Amino acid sequence: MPLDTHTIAQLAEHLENAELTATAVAKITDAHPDLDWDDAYAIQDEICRRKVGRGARVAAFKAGLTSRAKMKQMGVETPVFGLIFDYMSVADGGEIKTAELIHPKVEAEIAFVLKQPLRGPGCNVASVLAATDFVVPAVEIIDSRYENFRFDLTSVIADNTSSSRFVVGGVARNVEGLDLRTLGIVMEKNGEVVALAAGAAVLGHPAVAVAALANHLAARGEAIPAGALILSGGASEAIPVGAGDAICVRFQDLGTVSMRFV
Ligand code: 0L1
Ligand code: MG
Repeated sequence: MPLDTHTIAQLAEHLENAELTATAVAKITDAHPDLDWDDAYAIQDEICRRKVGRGARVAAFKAGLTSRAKMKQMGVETPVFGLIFDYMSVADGGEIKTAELIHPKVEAEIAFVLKQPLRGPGCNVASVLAATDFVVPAVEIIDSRYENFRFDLTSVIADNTSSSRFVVGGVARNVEGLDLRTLGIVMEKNGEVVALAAGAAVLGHPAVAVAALANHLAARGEAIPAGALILSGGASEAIPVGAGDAICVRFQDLGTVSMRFV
């Protein structure tokens, strides 16, 4: 962990200001090439502390970069984890103001809600399904604070994994009787199909992403609490959106999630 606490606090302020003023900045590893994984999560933690200190509430946990399509799109090989806050929540069918964002993209995701805490290490698909109350369909709107979405893994972790907005819709379903691997997903932008996926695109089974999050938190002495909402990661590549775009994502067995960008 080569960064001192003062630099971590400075970088957290810099990246959070970029989010709150919708201003793109250079990736932080340009100035801090030695930034490591622990530094990156320390900066993310500091951003989260700043938000909670101002009264924001954690609304969801997220796993990102969990599909091969997404990893290929961003040129990375490893999932990342972040937090989503209450002010980022948008109602199903609602409007998202692009003036508040830099260069948003949308991702179709299967979200899990837990009925009991999930504590790693050693979590797997079975432990996640046993702890799951229900799944719901979701769309994450990501908005990297980095110019042209150009980043490396540590920069993106520090930037709270591009968390920006999210929409939950459709219907809540118990996982019994659902095959989350073969569950089909169709994303439409302005009525045109722009992405197709199945749940298995997320690490073979979206519950693997939730298990990976629990195991990641365990290494920090933390667990996913009961009642938590977890976005398991985009099943396809992320689709850029701008003012005037309407997105509708159809999830087999789970209904639709839609939003308009204004
Ligand atoms: O949720 C995600 O998969 C995004 C993680 C951060 C990478 C990006 O901004 O594309
Ligand atoms: Mg995502």
